[in-house]
This record gives sequence, structure tokens and C-alpha cells, in this order.
Amino acid sequence: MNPPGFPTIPCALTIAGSDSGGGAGIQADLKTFQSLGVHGLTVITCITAQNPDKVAGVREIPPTMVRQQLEAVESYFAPECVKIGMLYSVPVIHEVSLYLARKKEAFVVLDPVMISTSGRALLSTKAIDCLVQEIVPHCSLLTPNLPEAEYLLKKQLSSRERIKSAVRELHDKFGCFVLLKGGHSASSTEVIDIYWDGQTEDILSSPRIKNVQTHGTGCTYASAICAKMATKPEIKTAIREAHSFVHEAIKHSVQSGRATLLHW
Ligand code: PXL
Repeated sequence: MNPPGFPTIPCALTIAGSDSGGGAGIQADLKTFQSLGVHGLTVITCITAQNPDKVAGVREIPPTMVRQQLEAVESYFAPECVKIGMLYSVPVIHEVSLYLARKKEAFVVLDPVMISTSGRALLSTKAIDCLVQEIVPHCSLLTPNLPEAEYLLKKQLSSRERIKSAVRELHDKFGCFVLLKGGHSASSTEVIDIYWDGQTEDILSSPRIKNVQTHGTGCTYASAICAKMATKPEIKTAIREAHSFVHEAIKHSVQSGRATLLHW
């Protein structure tokens, strides 16, 4: 038991892979949680050897160890908000889905990480199918980028109209709230994200910041939404605040070694 008198802060859990370059994955999530006033819990699913240019290697954490991490965190903290990133393998996905099945009340953000910004597949086709079958049914909010949405819907999203209807199709198909991120779109002047919860649409737009490497943006965005939800605003407010958090982080990018990094 704590002695009385300490202030309390909320906690949130990220279930994701480690990025040795520190820009994406668990490292991005933890930095985001901390800076938004939330204690970060981490369940690591795999370890990547990478820098912003390339993923040189990936190793799975043994699924029993993933289970142990989940149990250790759950028994002590019982986080109400969970962010899921790179799950990597089918056995790890099974473990995470068993955990989520026991957490019916939690707010779960799924960033369906499939391909790294440097172009490497981070999930096999078999694992993507398993993710859709076993994880998506437990998630509250899905945050695909355009290539991920195209993969999930098995069609090209080449026009603004198609993108707008894709958000609704994803909601109908998967039964969760959807935030479709437009950072990969062809528009050179604006980034438009579209949110749809089955009843209301929200369009979030910001000027595109040119010539900035965006490695880790998706992780930072989803974990910012998760952290905001842990401090209990309503979901549309959480998404709006997370959108501007990421926009500011891109705008204030810094250089370290050869990398350009989001900064806030
Ligand atoms: O940005 C997607 C992503 C998520 N998680 C890990 C990653 C990456 C991209 O490289 O390495 C661990």
C-alpha cells in the first residue's frame, strides 16, 4: 500500500514491438504516454534491430513471456486503456486476444501495423488474417493509414470520395470506431484524417509539413489517443487533441545522429 498523500495519475498499456532506433514502437508509445501525464505499461511482443532507413532484423518474444508480461501488468495495474501496435506473429496474437477477451470494458486502440515507413513487412499475411479475426473484434478504435486500409478492404483508395466511403466500410466490416489517417495520400498540401463512429463523422485536417521523415508517427498518434482516453475526455476530443499533438511533433522535428525525429 502507498502511504497517503501521493497524487495519482492514470496508466495505459502499450502492447507493441521495440524499435532500437527509438522513433517508433514501444519507445514512441512510452515517450508519448509520459509526456501526456500517463504512466506507461509495456508488453513487448518482438524486438527489431532497426534505424529509420531499415529494419535489419526482427525476433519474436516467446508467447509465454508475452502472457507473463500481460499477467504481471494486469494483476497490479488493470489498465483501462490499451494501445496495440506491432504484434508480429500468430502465437503472440493468440496470447493478446486471450487477454483482451477478459477485458471487455477497456478502451482498445489498434494501430494495425503492417509495413514499416522504410518499407519492410512487419506482419506476415497469415498474421494479418489472424489479427483481423482475433484482435479487431476486441478493439474500440482502429487507426489504419491508407495502405493499411487498402489492404483491409482489398481495394485501392485513390480518390477523396473513395477514402470517405472507406471509413464507413471499415466501420461496417469490423464494428468498431475508425480513424483513417491520410498522411500517405497524394495531396501535397493537406493531411486529412477521417473519423467515423457509426453516427458522427469528424474531419481533421492540417497543413502537410514537407520533407520530414515520419517514422513513428502512427505509433505516436495511436498512443496519444490512448493516453488522452486514460485521462477521460470524450473520444472525439481525444482524437482532435492527439491529431494536433502529432502535427506539432512533426513541426518541431529534431535531428539526432542521422535521424530526423518527432519532437515535442
Ligand atoms: O511505425 C510502425 C512500427 C511499429 N512498431 C515497430 C516498428 C515500426 C516501424 O518500423 O518498428 C516496432
